[in-house]
Amino acid sequence: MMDMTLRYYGPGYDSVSLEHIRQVPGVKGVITTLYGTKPGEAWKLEEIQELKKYIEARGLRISGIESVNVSDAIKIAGPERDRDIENYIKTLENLGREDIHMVCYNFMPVFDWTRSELARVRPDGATVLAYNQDVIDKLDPDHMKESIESMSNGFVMPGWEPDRLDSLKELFALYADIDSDTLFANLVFFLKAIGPVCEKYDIKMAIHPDDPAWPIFGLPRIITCKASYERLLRAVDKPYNGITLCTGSLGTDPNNDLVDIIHYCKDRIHFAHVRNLKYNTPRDFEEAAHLSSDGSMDMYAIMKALFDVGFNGPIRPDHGRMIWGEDAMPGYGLYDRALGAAYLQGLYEAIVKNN
Ligand code: DNO
Repeated sequence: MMDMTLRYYGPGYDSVSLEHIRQVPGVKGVITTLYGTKPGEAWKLEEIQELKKYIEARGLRISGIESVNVSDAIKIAGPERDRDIENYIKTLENLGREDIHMVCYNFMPVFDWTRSELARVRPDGATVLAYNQDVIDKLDPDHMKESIESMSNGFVMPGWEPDRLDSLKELFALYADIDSDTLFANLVFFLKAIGPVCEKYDIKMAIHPDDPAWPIFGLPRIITCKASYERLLRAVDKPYNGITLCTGSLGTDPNNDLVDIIHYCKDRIHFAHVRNLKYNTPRDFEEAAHLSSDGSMDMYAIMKALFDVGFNGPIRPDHGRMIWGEDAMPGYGLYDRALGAAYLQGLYEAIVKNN
């Protein structure tokens, strides 16, 4: 059985409350984080305990962490790498002690996910995140801060924190000599270093794919397609080294066959983000409602493939549209994600009953 969850950024950061999340049918757990921590810092046991207590007191549980972010020093093998890895290990140990066993992270340089618009209006009046390659090609990374700040409804978005946007020039400089092979080697080094603590506490590491699934701004991207998974899962061939199957991110590249990727990765899928998107032209897509009929993906085929490989980890709807006048962090309002959770569970119930 899958564990249907919603992402929750934590008290003080999320516009959606746990009281509301608890009323989404079938959702018993949240995927959360210590949003105030910086990559490279060790998470304190007491802070994890406090967050856990807060969530459990409201009738939900922590189904996993998204994200424990990986520092730039680890990604580029900079001078602070050893210290940051030690801190990462400490964090994993503290999470393991609190019985938390799934950690989502990414290995994208400088930016996390990237969109050219955060509120494109669709024909039904909903607003959605969208990506247009021509707009991105014209964006000057030096002025990214202004573009992002004017688009984010005043919320701080993951990967786009103000202090990072302040130092984009320096960040780009750090990655100047990092090509995709070096980045990949640094990922493998990191995964090997955290292996013992993951195995001791049975922590499953779930790398998030790059979004969009191709290099942007001249920066390398290494988790984009089936071949990347072949390389990654072989390089550290241990159960703890697994993936976040994110249909929206992998699906940005229409050449990615999601069903085939799910069958290839099988039991190394530790977490699933299931959402739909709609392609308008080969250089332009927008995020759709979760329903197959609203976008370009076959959501039934995706849920069926997850069922077929016996996936039983946490799963969540992702990037909802902004509807019904909700004011929330782009992609992370309550209403459309709740619709998504209900729809995905409907597909799943039908699949289970037919098998
Ligand atoms: C976007 C998310 C990503 C994801 C990170 C994982 O909404 O899916 O920001 O959390 O890439 O580290």
